[in-house]
Amino acid sequence: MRILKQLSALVLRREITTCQRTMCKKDCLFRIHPSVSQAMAENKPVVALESTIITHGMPYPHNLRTAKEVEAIVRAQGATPATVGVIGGEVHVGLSSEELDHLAQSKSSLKVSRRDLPYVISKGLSGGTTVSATMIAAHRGGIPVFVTGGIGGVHRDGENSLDISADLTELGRTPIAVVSAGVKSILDIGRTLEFLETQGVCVATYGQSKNFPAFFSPQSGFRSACHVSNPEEAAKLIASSLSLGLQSGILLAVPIPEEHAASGQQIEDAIKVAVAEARAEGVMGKDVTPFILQKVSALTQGKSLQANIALIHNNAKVGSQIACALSKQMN
Ligand code: PSU
Ligand code: MN
Repeated sequence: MRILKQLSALVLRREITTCQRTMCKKDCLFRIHPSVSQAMAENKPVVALESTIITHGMPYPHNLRTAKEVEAIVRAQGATPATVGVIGGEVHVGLSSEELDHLAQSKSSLKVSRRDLPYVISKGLSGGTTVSATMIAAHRGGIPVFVTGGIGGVHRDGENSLDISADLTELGRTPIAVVSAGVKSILDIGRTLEFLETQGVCVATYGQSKNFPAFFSPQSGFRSACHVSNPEEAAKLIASSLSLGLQSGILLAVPIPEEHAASGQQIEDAIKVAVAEARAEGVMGKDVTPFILQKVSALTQGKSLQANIALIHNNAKVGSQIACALSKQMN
């Protein structure tokens, strides 16, 4: 165990040094916020957060309020939040309050995943980063833990459309632990889990069972390959993956607290309608997920949005506890 700990610390330190070198360059496209670099320099825990959820996942002003609440929850757990976003062609790791306001309100904020990064950088554009782009930025910043609501996955009928989120391949190639409430049933959860296995992604449910959660509901009918019961176990899992040098990520699936689970059947029905409407209207590519999220929220009179906010709060708490435990194990 000691050797494992030393190795993990070594890997992490090397990542941080690489990152600081990248960050310090004058022409660097990644900008680390002073509060984040200070926490990193003092070996304090940092939690990365995404921003597509702000620009495309929720309507204003819920998006801004939730983003600020999530940052406050991270701080209350003793970690530093690093919300990632692209502003004027630079990838920011950690956003000021004004920058968050700007992203949340601007109608021109783009949805930025891995494939969009070169374009938005070259044109000096702004946008919210998806799970895949946020993982890239977190990795560059040497931040091993990243919290979000839900990740993208294999869409229903994905075996024909090949609409498979870049989040899944990113998890296969970037060593970041993503804390989420599983995968929404707007997606094909079974195929998503199969794809993650192919990509070599360690999928673990956080809690007492191996049930893989379906975002709005603690159960999807599928199971994770593993489970961890508390922050320390989760941190050990992350440390082991880093020590092994696998270069792939971990998906930590935190079930929505039972008291916030949205009424399953109503949401399931709304999802069916939304998926059919997306198809009928010819919605494609990056527009599919935001279209469905918005439709489901409207069809459930905002119930899905309330559940969404509650589970993100919970993920932020759990993810921060994991980041703190990992930091303790490393130092
Ligand atoms: N799922 C949600 N809310 C979201 C997203 C997914 O419940 O806001 C966002 C995340 O940023 C995720 C992205 O990375 O959508 C995936 O988009 P796509 O399906 O186009 O890959
Ligand atoms: Mn897609």
